[in-house]
Amino acid sequence: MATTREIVNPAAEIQARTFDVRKIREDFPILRQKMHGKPLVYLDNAATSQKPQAVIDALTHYYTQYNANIHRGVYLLSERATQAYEDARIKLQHFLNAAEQREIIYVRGCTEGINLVAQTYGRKHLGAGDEILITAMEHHSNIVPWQMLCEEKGCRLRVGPINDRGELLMDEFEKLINDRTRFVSVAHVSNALGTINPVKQIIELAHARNIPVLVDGAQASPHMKVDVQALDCDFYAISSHKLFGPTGVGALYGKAKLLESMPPYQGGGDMILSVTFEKTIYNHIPNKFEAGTPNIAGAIGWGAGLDYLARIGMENIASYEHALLTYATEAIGQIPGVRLIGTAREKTGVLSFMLEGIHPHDVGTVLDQEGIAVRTGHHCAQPVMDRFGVPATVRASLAFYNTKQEINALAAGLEHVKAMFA
Ligand code: 7TS
Repeated sequence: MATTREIVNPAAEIQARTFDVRKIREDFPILRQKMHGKPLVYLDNAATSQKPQAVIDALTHYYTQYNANIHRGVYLLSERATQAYEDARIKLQHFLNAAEQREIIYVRGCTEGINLVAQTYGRKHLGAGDEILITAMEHHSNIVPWQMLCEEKGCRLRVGPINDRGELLMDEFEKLINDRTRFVSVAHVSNALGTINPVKQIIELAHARNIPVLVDGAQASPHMKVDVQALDCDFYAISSHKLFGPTGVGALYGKAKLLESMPPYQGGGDMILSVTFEKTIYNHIPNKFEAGTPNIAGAIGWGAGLDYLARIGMENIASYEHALLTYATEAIGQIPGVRLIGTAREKTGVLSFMLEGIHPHDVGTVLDQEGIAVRTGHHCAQPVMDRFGVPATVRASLAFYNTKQEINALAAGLEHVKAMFA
């Protein structure tokens, strides 16, 4: 069971230091490397983020000093592991501003968080003819779990359209909400376009009809302050690895009342209070949803990452990245032959683009030779590619450790690509 011990919110305790990107880069050992003899320019942060030394140290410390299984040992080592694991849950509670720590469920990542809701809340509450509303800019993880539910239950998936900038058409979206709508699930930020959706407005619209809302926060959480109470969302799913923490762990926030009413997701150890062959009594939340030995090290490492972010301050990160995005949009957008895909007025640091006459994969391969890491492809958002009539894009996605010099390197790299294919 989760401990009831309170820890101090590090964000409130520690004064945000002035944002100095050179200093920040020193915290990320991987960034000191060269690739093909050139300094690594890592611009694939939407796929996964790099890890500060604090996270790497926390993992090493756990494995060298107090590795043990949690929630079951009477011995000190296990108590230490349990405490650190539960402390990380409290850090997540503060990070998302959840009202209670039991509203934070550890999962493998954002994908599992969404599947958990579809398979528990969805299977319990949705039936034939019911509708689930998403948007046209969702990642496959916020499409396929709902399609699977639709297939099983005979529900219908409805999709809010977007305009040529990659912005959700709110009037159209509102029209799609009707008496059969039973669930709304939307990305806070699009991974392929960078669009920030008006999730608060979406939640208000849905709640006016008593429809619960899940927000996919995989791409918003690394770039802005998230407050689930201010949003009033019912569920919010995030991944550690996109948030400067280890892979293989994520969190699902859910309102306690909803989580309590939902059946368990998986059965096994730790999610029960008692088991006989006749009857099993399930544990309380959050443990009810955490069957089996979890990613203990991952959660503890993530906690160290959240402390690190709190020391910098999410507001400082957001404003630095906003300035960098403005710079990058101008630097890349003005290159002849570049077509930016995703020009929403509210955006985070994603630059998706086509380079005229050159396949995105070729662009990525040549950039790699220059030490520049970008993603090319459909970014697990094929319907977005279809909407813009392109098979794939080149995507440069920013984090707070990226610099103007790196954007200049990308611009020079693109000129180089053009020269090679001229
Ligand atoms: N939702 C969004 C908006 C995402 O961008 C991603 C991953 C996921 C969900 C799934 O997260 P996971 O941690 O469970 O895999 N997006 C990407 C991407 O853009 N490139 O690689 C993964």
